[in-house]
Amino acid sequence: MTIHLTNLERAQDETHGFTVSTMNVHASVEPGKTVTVKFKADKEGVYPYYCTEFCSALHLEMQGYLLVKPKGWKPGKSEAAKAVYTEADYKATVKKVADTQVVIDSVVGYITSVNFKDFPDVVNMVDDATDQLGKMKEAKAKHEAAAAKKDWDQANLWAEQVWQYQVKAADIGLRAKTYLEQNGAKKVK
Ligand SMILES: [Cu+2]
Repeated sequence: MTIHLTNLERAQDETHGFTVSTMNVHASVEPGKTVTVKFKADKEGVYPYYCTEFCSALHLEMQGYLLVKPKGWKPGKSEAAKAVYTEADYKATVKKVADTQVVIDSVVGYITSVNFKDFPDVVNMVDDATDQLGKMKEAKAKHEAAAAKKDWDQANLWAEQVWQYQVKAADIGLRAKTYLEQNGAKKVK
């Protein structure tokens, strides 16, 4: 099995790592670089994979499961999708998204009130954060469409996706703010 990993960050300190538990697969990916890992996944099972570099506030979210199915496996009736989330879960996630947006708006307000463009490191961070916020629109449209159909699983999952983009953006924004404060940024208006 071959996996190509690209680190889309621009901020220079955002190195990401990758490992698949018990498969002896390890990679470290610098910002802007692509790394390829090859390994044999020939034993059926569920293998956690995760980031091994402490990268950001979302570090602990950088994980998932590699499912290796037995040869010839087909889904049976018992594997049919079962609803996991409720309308209340979805509403709680939407509330969390709204609360996080308040933090983002305040950080963006600060950054744009100073001469951040004079700091190349901060310009990179702002580009990374803007990328994250740009991805929110599509995920937001998906959670709203799912909610309209009362598909609370999809609605909640896409709302959580919006929140992940937000947390990432907020984390970068707060680091940019700290950097600007410590390096004598000046008010521009
Ligand atoms: Cu990480």
